[in-house]
Amino acid sequence: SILDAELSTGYHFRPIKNWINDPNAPMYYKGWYHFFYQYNPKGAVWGNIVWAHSVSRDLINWVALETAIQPSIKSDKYGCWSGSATILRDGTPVIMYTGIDRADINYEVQNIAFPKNKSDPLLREWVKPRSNPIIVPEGGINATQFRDPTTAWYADGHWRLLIGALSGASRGVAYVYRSRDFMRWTRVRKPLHSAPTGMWECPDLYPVTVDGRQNGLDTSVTSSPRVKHVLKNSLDLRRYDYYTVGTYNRKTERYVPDNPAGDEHHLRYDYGNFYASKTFYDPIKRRRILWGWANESDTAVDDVAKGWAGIQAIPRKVWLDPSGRQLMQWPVEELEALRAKKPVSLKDRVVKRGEHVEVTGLRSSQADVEVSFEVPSLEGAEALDPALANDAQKLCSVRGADVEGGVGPFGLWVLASSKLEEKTAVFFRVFKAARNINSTKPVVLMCSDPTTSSLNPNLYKPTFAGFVDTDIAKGKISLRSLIDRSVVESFGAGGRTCILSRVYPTLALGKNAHLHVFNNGKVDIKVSQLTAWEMKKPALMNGA
Ligand code: DQQ
Repeated sequence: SILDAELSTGYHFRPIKNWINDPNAPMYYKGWYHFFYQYNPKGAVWGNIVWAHSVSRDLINWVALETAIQPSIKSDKYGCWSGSATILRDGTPVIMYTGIDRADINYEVQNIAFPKNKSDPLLREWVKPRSNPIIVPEGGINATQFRDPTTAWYADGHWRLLIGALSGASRGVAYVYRSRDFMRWTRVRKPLHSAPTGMWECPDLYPVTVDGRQNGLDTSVTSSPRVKHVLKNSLDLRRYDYYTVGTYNRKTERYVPDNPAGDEHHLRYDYGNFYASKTFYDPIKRRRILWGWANESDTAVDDVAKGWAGIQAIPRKVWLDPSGRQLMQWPVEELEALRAKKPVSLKDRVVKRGEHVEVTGLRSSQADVEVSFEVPSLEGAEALDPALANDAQKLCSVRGADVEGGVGPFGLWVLASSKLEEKTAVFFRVFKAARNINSTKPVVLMCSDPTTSSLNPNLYKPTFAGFVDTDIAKGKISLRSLIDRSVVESFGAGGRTCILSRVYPTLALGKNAHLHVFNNGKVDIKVSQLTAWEMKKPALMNGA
């Protein structure tokens, strides 16, 4: 229907039809970015999983190729689940993925595949050696919770990789496997790391530089003192991607998070709809790039009716914040090529208590908006309820976009209908330092509130929120929102806190979608600069 067409994302990666989920084996090879993903060739719900394959020169325009990996051997007969690519030392890419080899239960083994023709930069055909499966669950491993091999790293004559697992009823585990030849693998007895969080899906371990520069590192860089590691796990029970920053010791094959409380999982890549993510190193631009899947939040019935489900977040460059405490994320610079030539802008515009200012002159249903806010004084900031001081999501659900505060809520209303019956609010709210937090810094909350995003009653509309580790005492904070019909992907304070929401307006579609700056705080704020670009569609998106 027309409505469905208006909700199909314009510049976010999506299938033309059918279901997609996890990003798999992203890599750069001979001039092309390769992207594989979990795909159901038969419908818009999860099932019949194969690896679809698209290629790109710029991470924005995508050409769909034939299915790369599909059930064809005993050890992947019932599904080709997630996995990763590694570039071997002679330049050959290899994929390792999880195969399901029983019909009755999800019995999980690991398989590998090589390109049939290494000189084909498109890597169209993949062959599975007869020795598959090459890793099987042994030694008491729970065979139904043993999957998603990572990219491998190489040092001292050995390759190592991680496999996500569940130990006992509730311990999430990342096992280390080692190999000299990539074919025969042995498990290191003690896992790299574990925590009482439930199953760890799609683990990822990679080095980051501690010098504050934004460059990425090849996964095999492990030994410099100027290197820290990031360990990320997708928590099956919570459906969020959590990470810690810490130290990887190649001799003991263990990982220790810097902040032991890190395992309580305070840090997320994204506080919204973003799961099963995976990074890769781009040797051309020397950066590390993060891909993550954003599921639909309408009903499965709606997905079947519209014929497709699932998108990928815009690929993000990731690097370690100079503080060393957390990562920074920013949409890859290539995205900016889609910005229309003439942006709309606001400069030094004060937004008073209870006021909202419409930004006109662009079709904002598909846009890229960057705003810098100035907060003149923090005097009037609300006190933080100590009971909620550690629960951003709860805090945002009780103090939503329409609940007047002191400093904030202020931010953007995006995908707003003309009479504001529909709007998604992306905003900040500042609190005085809480007594039970060991700091005198004001607390900044970032929220994405979709409660009034749609008149359609059959939607899952969770409020998403995270704290922002920034010094608002300096009086400045920025926000960037990538608006794309049914997705709002936002980056707070230069990429310190990110939130992706899926929303399904019924009125705020196409040219009927409006954009406003709002301030529901008692204190006036100033938009020192707002720039909004309408976004073009990439010329190529998988054939649409
Ligand atoms: N999706 C895959 C699994 C993975 C899960 C199956 C995460 O390999 O653990 O489609 O979304």
